[in-house]
Amino acid sequence: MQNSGIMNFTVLTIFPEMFDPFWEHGIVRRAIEQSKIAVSAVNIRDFAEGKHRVTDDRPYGGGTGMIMKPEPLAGAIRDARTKTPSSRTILMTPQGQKLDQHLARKLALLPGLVLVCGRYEGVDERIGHDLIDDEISIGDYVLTGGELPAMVLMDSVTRLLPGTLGGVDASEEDSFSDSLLEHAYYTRPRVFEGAEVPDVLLSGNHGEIEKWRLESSLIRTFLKRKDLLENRRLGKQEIEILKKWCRDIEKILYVQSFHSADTLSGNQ
Ligand code: 4GX
Repeated sequence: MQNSGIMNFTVLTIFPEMFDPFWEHGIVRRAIEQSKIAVSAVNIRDFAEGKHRVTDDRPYGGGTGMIMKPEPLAGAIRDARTKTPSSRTILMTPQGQKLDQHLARKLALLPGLVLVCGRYEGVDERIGHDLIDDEISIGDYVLTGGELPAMVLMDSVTRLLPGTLGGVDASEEDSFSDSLLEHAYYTRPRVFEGAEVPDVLLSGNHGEIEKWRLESSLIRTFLKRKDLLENRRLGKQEIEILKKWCRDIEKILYVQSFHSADTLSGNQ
């Protein structure tokens, strides 16, 4: 199912230092230390010519804003591809395919990614012609550069690699991690500002706990993200839970039908 080799991330950016704190913390840091991922941030400016090593220029046709010049970007991409020939080259851009958990899982199977981070108004159109394999967006909002999107992508992919989360692979324990919201979580203390932890979680009955967690996931998804339920193939147990809610709601409404006179007289 999974590529057991090391995942290679190369980011191309004019601000490589932005990635230092990202590499240095948490699960990403541990993945580097455990050689689950290899990372490098390459300065596109190193591939720019001339005394001032300029990476941007004014757009043909006029207008405000600047465009990333093609030559330094092309040099940086070709150099990265020579060093990691099996990598896929991805441009971070609002015009790309939207990143979701399904796409993150597909990317996690690849041996390497070269992530191109644009700044300014974008990159010269001709870069896309044969130097970019895919365009990916992290969402419909406008950022000042592709660096944060590249970090979001690497973060979501890194936690899917075998062994990176520590313990069993909790990342995909949820075979449904893309289509149901997480259940509610509690930790100590048992009573916090008067609010108690549900008894079932203290019962030690793992069957009952799993049932409670599935019901919690379902109710949260139903209340906050109905779209996820509509686009999902429900499991047998999930259907049972939804049917039970249906029956419970119907019972409540059935009792109400005997109070129709109240309703008509304006008693809500
Ligand atoms: N999800 N941005 C990229 C400059 C740019 C524009 C076009 C290449 C082509 C973004 C996002 C995002 C802002 C990163 C514009 N580079 N990227 N940048 N949302 O908003 O990925």
